Amino acid sequence: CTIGVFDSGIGGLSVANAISGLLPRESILYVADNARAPYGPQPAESILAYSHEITRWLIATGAKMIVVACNTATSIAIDSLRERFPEIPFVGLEPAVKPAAAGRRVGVLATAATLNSPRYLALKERYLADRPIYENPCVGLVPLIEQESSGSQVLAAKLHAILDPMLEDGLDTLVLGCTHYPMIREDIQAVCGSGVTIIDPAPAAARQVRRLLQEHDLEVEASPSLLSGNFPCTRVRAHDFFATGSSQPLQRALL
Ligand code: DGN
Repeated sequence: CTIGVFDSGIGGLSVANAISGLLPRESILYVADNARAPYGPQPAESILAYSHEITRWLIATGAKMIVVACNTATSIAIDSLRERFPEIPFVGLEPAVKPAAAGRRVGVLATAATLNSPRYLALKERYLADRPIYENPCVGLVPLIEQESSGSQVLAAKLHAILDPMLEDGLDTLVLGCTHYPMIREDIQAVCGSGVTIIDPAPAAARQVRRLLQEHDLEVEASPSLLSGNFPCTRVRAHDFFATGSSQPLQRALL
């Protein structure tokens, strides 16, 4: 089926990639709301309104399932989206604190809106209440990821400023609580070194998408419906990407 995926920018591509890798026959309809990004510092009411507006558009354009590929929007809007669109299955992205509980010194990188959200605070209380957590709202990192390519010096300097204090304290596990951060996972790992386990929730979110597609009977049929006449061919992918602002960051990330 068509899966609607949205984020404030290119970050949700980390989730779209995981979905497309696991479910290569499904179509993705992607919205990068970069005209209004970053979401992190904005009031909850604005993020709620953007999430409803984009979801309405995705459904009107054919999406049968919605993936809120943004931790910030998930933490603020997912309950209200599920209530407003009860016929649509939703998958949200949340900082993966449960698998992080295996670590001793855990860091969480996420926007201020996510770190202050009741959903995140409840997850932390449930799985990580017994240890100190290093949190950083990474101010300015999302706009940098939109502008810079992986490997850039500016990105490396920003990551050092964020991560060095945690590393000095013996960080061993790092939760990527914003979907933009896996887009520069190699840069993060380079700063952290191989001793730090990095946790990205995208693969688990993709598995949840697969479960819900099966449950709602929405999976694309394999052949023969994809065979046209006596010319056997399989549609490999049919994704569409939209940006509310400049198309440059998406174009660069999709190359
Ligand atoms: N990718 C968004 C998230 O996961 O929270 C980034 C939020 C933002 O726009 N700062």
